[in-house]
Amino acid sequence: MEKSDKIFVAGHRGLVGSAIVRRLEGEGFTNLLKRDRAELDLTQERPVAEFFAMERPDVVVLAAAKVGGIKANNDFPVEFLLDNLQVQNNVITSAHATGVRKLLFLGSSCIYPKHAPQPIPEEALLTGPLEPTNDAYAIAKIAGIKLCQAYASEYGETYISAMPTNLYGPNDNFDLLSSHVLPALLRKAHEAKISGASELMVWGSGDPRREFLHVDDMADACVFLLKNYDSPEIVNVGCGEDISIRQLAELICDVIGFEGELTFDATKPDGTPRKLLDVRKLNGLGWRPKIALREGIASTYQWFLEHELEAAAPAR
Ligand code: GFB
Repeated sequence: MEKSDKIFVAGHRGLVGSAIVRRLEGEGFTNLLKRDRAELDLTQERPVAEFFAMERPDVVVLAAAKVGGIKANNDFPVEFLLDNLQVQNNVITSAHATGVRKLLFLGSSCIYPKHAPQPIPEEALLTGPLEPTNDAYAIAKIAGIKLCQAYASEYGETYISAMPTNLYGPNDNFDLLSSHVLPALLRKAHEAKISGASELMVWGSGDPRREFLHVDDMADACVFLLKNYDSPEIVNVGCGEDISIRQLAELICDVIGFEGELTFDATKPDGTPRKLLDVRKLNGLGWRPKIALREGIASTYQWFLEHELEAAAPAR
């Protein structure tokens, strides 16, 4: 990639897109294209085609997606399936129509079967049934992978796909109903601490295991792949270690300084029992993460205090 390349980061305000923009700008890429939703609705075919025809980006990072935690995925399967299919179809077909040189599609670890072997190798894709709480999102992401691979085999396009594990960091969604577990517990622990509560409610049994990667490491991996990887075969991106949700809650409480009890709400779903990615392929290419979980939670908490405090103040 050249520093002058015109790079369209679709979804530049989101958790991943904003981290990729920080990373690229920090490295001296000066020609980034960004459009927020009001300027360009990626679910609409025609405006997307016109935008590409006019701007003709060299490189595209497809980080725009409808995302959410276990409850949002479970409650809104239509939106998770349809919005994601529309966005990725529009962006990928327009990239092809206008000669984009390289495209990075971002998937998710939930594309793998519910009972995939652990750690999950890339080859586990489509070898078994999906986890029902997020199968709509997973099917959309699998369709995106397949579309990129189809463009590669039929037209020789360099469209690559990365499968991140559970991500967290600045610009995450801290809304308790729609967020992922880490920002939700971070906010709950903060509110419990400042209100002097004696308990913090964790959804589910606390037994599921998840792998967490700081989004700055994810952005680093994306830029690494843009520079060093051209194959249509998918690549997992993770840190290689997982912890239980109970352990995560304990760690977050420790970092934030909430000393009350954890309680578990068994009416909420556990989802996939375990989701640890096999990252030997990415490690073999020469990439490793740098941010330890405790350190990442502490810096994300600082960001939360500086940017989300108003939203986090308990209702009075
Ligand atoms: O992060 P999360 O919402 O999604 O939940 P998934 C992970 C685990 O944390 C589940 C538990 O077992 C939740 O029940 N959990 C405990 C909580 N307390 C909370 C809480 O306060 N909020 C939330 N949200 N969870 C998502 C998929 O699955 O992973 C997406 O739905 C995507 O499609 C994403 O793939 C990476 O890890 O289960």
